[in-house]
Amino acid sequence: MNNKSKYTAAAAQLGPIDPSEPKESVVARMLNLLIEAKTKGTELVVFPELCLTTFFPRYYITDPANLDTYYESEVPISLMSDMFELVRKEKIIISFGYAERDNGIPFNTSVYVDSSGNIVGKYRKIHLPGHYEYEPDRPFQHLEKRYFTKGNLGFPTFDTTLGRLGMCICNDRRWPETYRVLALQGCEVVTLGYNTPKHYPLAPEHDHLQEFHNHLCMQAAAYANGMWVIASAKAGLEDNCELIGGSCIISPRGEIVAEANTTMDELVVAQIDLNECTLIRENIFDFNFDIYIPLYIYIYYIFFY
Ligand code: CDT
Repeated sequence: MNNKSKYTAAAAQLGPIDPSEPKESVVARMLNLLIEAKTKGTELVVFPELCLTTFFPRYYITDPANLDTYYESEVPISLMSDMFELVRKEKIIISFGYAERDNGIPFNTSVYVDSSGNIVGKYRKIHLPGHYEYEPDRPFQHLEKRYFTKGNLGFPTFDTTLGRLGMCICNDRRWPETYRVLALQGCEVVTLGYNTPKHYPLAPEHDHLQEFHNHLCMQAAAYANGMWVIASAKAGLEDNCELIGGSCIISPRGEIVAEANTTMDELVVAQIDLNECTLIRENIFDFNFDIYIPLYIYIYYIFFY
């Protein structure tokens, strides 16, 4: 693989998607961001989690036909053909999230599409937050546990022309082991999308810290693992539910090098330099496999036996 160590990347933040907005309209908005990305010479563009529709786990949906409308049995290539064409022509890699049904099994999924126009990477969300049953006391639901099955692909990495990439999705970003599992496989850039309500009904005391916690976990992980993190929000007031913005690109130094200014559709652009991963990994956190792999096996052993 002919790796580029320096290139331009973007988090393509989306503003709110109303439940009545057709997927075609959302994809048109995504295409606009991709065209802007192209004019800025961007080679890697990251769209949010479940980005083709409103964040439907907010609703308790009892009509199966209605629920069906949120899922794709395969990547909606025809719906996104103009985007895929641009990706092919301009040699861009994109990532986006959608609700997948694979032989009837539902997953919260993210994919990479590269300049071949093919799906070259897939990840299915492992840390599914929220609850299974309708909870009438909540101002809105968070039924990811009901609507999705835990991901069954692990945390894979993908060798691309833009380095070794890996994905996680929203709640995964809060768990340090997500990044460490990716980093131990040599991942250099983690891409992720999120839908994070400002209000968390179970711990409203933390509402004012949502933006801080969003950046805290990703900045700490970028530094501790010597990786770039590109994080793309679905943001703004979506059907009366406020979603935080803060889409950003974080360097392996743990610094936010670019951040969204709005909670609308917005492209957040920065220069990626993969050499910065090496700087951290060789000088600060040297993943010395001789030490750490046996250590992890030991911890696993004392924990489970
Ligand atoms: N989509 C998603 O995973 N959102 C969660 C919300 C908080 S848990 C109910 C998150 O971690 O941002």
